[in-house]
Amino acid sequence: MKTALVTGIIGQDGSYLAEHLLSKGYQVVGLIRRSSSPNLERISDFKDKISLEHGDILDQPSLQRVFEKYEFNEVYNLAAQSFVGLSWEQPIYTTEVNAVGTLKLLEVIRTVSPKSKFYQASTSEMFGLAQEVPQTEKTPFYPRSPYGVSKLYAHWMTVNYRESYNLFTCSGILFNHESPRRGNEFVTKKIVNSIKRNELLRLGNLYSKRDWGYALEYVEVMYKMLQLSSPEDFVIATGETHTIKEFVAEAFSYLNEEIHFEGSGLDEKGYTKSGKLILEIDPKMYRPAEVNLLVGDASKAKKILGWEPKVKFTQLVELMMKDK
Ligand code: NAP
Ligand code: G4F
Repeated sequence: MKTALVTGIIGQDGSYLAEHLLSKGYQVVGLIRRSSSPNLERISDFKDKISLEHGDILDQPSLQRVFEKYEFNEVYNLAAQSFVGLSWEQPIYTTEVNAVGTLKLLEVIRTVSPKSKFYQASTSEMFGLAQEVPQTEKTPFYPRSPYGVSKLYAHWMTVNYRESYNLFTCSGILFNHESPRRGNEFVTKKIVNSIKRNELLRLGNLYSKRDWGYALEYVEVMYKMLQLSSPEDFVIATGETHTIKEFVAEAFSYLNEEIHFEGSGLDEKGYTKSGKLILEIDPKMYRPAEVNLLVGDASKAKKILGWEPKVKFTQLVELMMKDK
């Protein structure tokens, strides 16, 4: 039986990945932080089938202890301060967790478990001010947030440990992926939650474009990447891009509501046909620097991993809106 470590197991991707690995017959070990009010909701259905170990990616001895207890065939590093907006408020913490935390984990693998295959959760945020459209594995990086910069450090360290120590370390450069398990602060979940609760939506920039896929399909790729005989990095995306405004309109269409927008910039507002105000702009949600356009080209993943997304924008909005 193979054994895998998943950091960030109680997050959106960690929970889906753990289920996927269980379905493949793995012993799954998850790293969790102590919390005064534990949030194991996303893994509640299968918690008894996995082993949870207390630890923190910032606390190298706790990582060391876990690696001394198990022999991991595969390590999936999903732990992160993953909210881009917060990274301007907590740039140092974001860097410590996302950049230095990843380095600590790589060091433990190098010294204690060099045979473990390692997956790093890299991100399309590293493309930031995108230098070409669509973005591929060869597109130059230009991160636009402390989050993007921290992830780029971890990305290059993952490359560097591969090249310096001949370790099996690789990164998936994943574009935005969503699901009913998405954290509440991310824009898709915020929109869906507000609509379902019949609350006024208060959003920031409506005009940035994102390539949104389905998290359940994206974790399958992480697993596929670690089944290769040699490590490679892959862009994972749908190839479709839409504005936040389009997401709002599509989500309301499931209530048979056609939304119209009036005004522009900070004065823009959204109304239903009957004139009910459903959206206004909250200037606090604007970011100091925005990533305006993300759209990925995942043809390398299709060719080498045989992976292609089935769920695209319309189906994604539908499944999030229909989730109870
Ligand atoms: P998420 O829901 O925010 O999950 C992140 C997880 O990391 C949480 O379980 C969190 O635990 C854990 N964590 C945070 N700090 C930690 C620390 N110091 N030590 C140990 N664990 C820690 O994020 P996600 O959407 O599943 O994303 C998974 C990974 O993929 C992240 O690295 C993210 O940056 C990256 N990524 C995500 C996307 C996307 O669109 N979802 C795209 C590209 C890359 P707590 O619950 O205790 O805070
Ligand atoms: O949903 P978001 O917060 O996701 P963002 O910033 O694209 O980051 C997510 O995807 C990355 C992959 O590209 C991951 F690496 C990262 O961990 C995370 O999962 O914001 C999407 C867009 C932004 O342009 C933002 O300015 O939506 C815009 N937006 C407008 N109003 C808003 C809001 N974002 C949030 N969170 N909340 C708003 O009210």
